[in-house]
Amino acid sequence: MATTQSYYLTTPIYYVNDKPHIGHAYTSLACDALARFLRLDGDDVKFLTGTDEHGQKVEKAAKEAGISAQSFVDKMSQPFRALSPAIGFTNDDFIRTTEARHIAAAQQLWRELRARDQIYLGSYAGWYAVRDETYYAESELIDGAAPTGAPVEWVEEPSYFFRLSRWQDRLLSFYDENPDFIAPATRRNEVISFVRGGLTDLSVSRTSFRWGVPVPDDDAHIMYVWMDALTNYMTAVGYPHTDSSDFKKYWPARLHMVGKDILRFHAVFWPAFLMAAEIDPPKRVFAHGWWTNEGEKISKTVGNVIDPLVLIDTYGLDQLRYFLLREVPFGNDGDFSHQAMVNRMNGDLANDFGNLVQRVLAMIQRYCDGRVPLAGPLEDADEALLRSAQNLITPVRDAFLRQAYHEALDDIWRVVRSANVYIDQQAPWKLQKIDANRAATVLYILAEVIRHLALVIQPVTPTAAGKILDQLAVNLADRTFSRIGPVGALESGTLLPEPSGVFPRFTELSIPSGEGGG
Ligand code: ME8
Repeated sequence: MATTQSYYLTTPIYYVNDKPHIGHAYTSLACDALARFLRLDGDDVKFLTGTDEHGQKVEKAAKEAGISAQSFVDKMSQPFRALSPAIGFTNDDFIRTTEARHIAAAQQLWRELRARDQIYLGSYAGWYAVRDETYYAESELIDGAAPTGAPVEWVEEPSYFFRLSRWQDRLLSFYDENPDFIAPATRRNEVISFVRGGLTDLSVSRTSFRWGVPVPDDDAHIMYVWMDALTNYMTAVGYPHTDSSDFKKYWPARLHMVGKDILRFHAVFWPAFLMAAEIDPPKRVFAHGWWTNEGEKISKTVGNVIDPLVLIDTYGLDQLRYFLLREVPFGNDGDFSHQAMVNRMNGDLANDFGNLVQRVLAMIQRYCDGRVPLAGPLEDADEALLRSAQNLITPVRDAFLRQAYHEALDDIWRVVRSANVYIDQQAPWKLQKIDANRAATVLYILAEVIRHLALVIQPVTPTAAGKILDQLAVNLADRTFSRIGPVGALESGTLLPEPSGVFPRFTELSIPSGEGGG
């Protein structure tokens, strides 16, 4: 078991111009699974999510809705807050950038930068995309639009600038000295070549609208929404109170999880702001990929935006969590399709794992009076399977710490499959008739293997794992990774509750044909 340490991890804070979609759920889920894992592993975890409520995009959406910006963000942040209980996110805090604690933090960071001559007053003349809340150079435009396809507008206004150009060499040596700072590796290379290409000073204030954090000592300006937003990560651990116990314990953040579209803000601007203010930069930024829907780019105009709550209703919560973390190597883009979802749900979950649990628990009911069986002398096959389950935590931990969720699940399923091979080879239903003691030993081994599988799968499918552990009569206090191995072994004779299925099959008469396949 790893030693206790503090681990602070964050999702991006989400724009409240729209309601939550699969992209938001995905970023948060990736954090939630890791947060749950680390807590089970004995770490002191702080997991933050929240909403990004300033800027022109939100102001524009409020205008379109015909209400004040403040009432708009109060209303629109709610569905993001409500996403956590609906998808089982275990965030410890939910931050809104319109909160007083955050405004104070953002203004303090500004003052620190200004005091160090990292910010100067000038004027901006160039392109701005409200949808991306991003400045673009003329050379970046493609057919008169941002590289993301967002429309751009010409902006000319007085502006403060952050001396980003000064930080190019320091950033490059920082990436060099901290090879794990940006993941995955392909993204790291992209960021490095972007920085090598040369950095220009960054406009960090606006004067043409009012919905933002006021710039200290200059009422005409509000802070650029990205500088405001990035600071949320420090606000939530007590900044500007750098002597507070939370700040000391949790800063620098161990991980900022982001989508690939917002990596540059987190891996270039953010560490530069922090280094310039003489504050430690975060330890790692992981940029995950994007989901398409049945092969098509997800967009409001196409009308194929995926509501995570609808998916939960259709397939189940644990099923969705498992699918999203298993279907694509984390970091790559992925495609959501009904057929792929059903394949995972019925194949991996119902057939491989669910059946195993059900068969074993049903046999224990039938042959052992519903009590944990008594194991006799172990044979090689018993020892081998048991050991593979007991040792599973090592590769799984390694994968989680690299955010390689798909690898962790692959490792777990290797043991699920070995257990299925073992049950068929040992055939306890036959043994029962000729050697009841041997049947009891086999069932004990299988129950112990299932206990281990349920323990390590908890971060991904918490509800189903909880049900399995209930059915093995494992106390709530005995569900952490410290109970892995003989120390937490099931006690023979313990009465088990009546078993019931944990991973239902998806049944539908008309699955769209011709897609996905087996
Ligand atoms: O960017 N697949 O907010 P946001 C996967 N406020 N992920 C997706 C996705 C898709 N199809 N679509 C969006 C912001 N995302 C800023 C962050 S942090 C200081 C400020 C992801 O509401 C996207 O990559 O636009 C990002 O991580 C999040 O969902 C949406 O963020």
